[in-house]
Amino acid sequence: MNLRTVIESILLKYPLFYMSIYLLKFDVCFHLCCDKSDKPPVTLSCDKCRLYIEYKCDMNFDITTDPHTRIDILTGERILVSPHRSKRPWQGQVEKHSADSRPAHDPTCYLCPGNHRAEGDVNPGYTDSFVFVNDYAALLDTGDKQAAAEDNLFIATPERGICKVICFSPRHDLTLAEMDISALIKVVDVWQDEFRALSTTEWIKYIQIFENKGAMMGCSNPHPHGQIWAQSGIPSSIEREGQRQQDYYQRHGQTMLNAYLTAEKERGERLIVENESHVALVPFWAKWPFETMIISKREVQTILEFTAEEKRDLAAILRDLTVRYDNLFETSFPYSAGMHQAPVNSGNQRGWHWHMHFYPPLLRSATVKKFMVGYEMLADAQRDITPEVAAERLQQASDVHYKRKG
Ligand code: H2U
Ligand code: ZN
Repeated sequence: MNLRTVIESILLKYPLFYMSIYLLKFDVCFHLCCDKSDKPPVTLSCDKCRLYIEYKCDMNFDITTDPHTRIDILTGERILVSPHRSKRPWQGQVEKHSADSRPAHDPTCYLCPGNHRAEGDVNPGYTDSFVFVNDYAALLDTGDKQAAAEDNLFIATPERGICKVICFSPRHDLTLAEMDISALIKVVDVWQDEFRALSTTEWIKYIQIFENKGAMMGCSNPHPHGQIWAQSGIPSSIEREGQRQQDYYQRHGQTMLNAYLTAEKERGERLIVENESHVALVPFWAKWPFETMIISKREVQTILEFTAEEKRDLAAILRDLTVRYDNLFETSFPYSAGMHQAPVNSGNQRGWHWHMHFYPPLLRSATVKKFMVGYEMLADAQRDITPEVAAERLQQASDVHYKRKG
């Protein structure tokens, strides 16, 4: 037994321990700390190489009260958590929600059936969902543009794309949280159909499906709708998440999110709701106060692979999560939400695991919003209320929409 094999066996046995090494004369002492203070100290020694290893639990770090940094395993980003700043008890502050008096059909809404859009097109009298190419698209299908040779300092490449708007329902007065499951299943079907159709175009490499909800998120219209942007390049967050997921898959033979889901299910504290095919949880590394993720239980790369049951379960968990969000402050909860999935027409994407992020801005009430400013703009994201406390609030929120309660 030499020094190297002892170190390796310790690291294999206790891979999560923080290790500090003390050199004591000719002996080497490994002082290992674990995250469970009830573990007894372990001592190992080796006469040959005069190695002395002590494993002792003297950790005094409490993740529920001490400031600390967490890592987003998908992006590698750091999140500063300051739980001591939100020690005061939860007061469940709920503001009187203004009675939502939106009509089922608004003659001035450019998304309602039969109405004129801003550029003059007339929407059909649709009865389920309705998809159209964005009249003010951020990306254009301009054909194949050739750029001048790359410059090291002024880097610009042409970006080609197609942007679509999806009206989730003909009803102007609903949101995903208030729609029936049957209607939500149709929305999921449309997402899958659109993804399939767009991915058959060779130059499209990435398809972003998302929803911006609420004026607080800059949404221009309360009519329930989302967007799909398909483009010739791969966005940086997708590139980053893809790289890390691929690395993990190569090392462990399963997707990172599969391993993460297993670990979260064992712990349970950040789970909000689950069904046969999907789990909704507050990620360990959440930046936004009530940030959540929906993760598919099966290792699928894109929405294309979802079966009819998985689509139905996605609709169900979407509804459950958005209802809980609305019930939290008895308001139509604003958020930016969207799926992250593997790039298309881009070769092997093993390791990519479909998931959906929800980034809501609300902090303490229907009007108090978190701003990502100051330290967060310049350094790392920071939060006070811990992800575990946020998960508890969402677990406790009713799964029956407050507007449906008598
Ligand atoms: P929001 O999801 O941010 O509200 O955007 C709605 C989109 O609808 C927005 O991108 C488009 C805007 O360009 N739009 C049309 O395509 N036609 C219209 O008549 C008005 C708005
Ligand atoms: Zn409308």
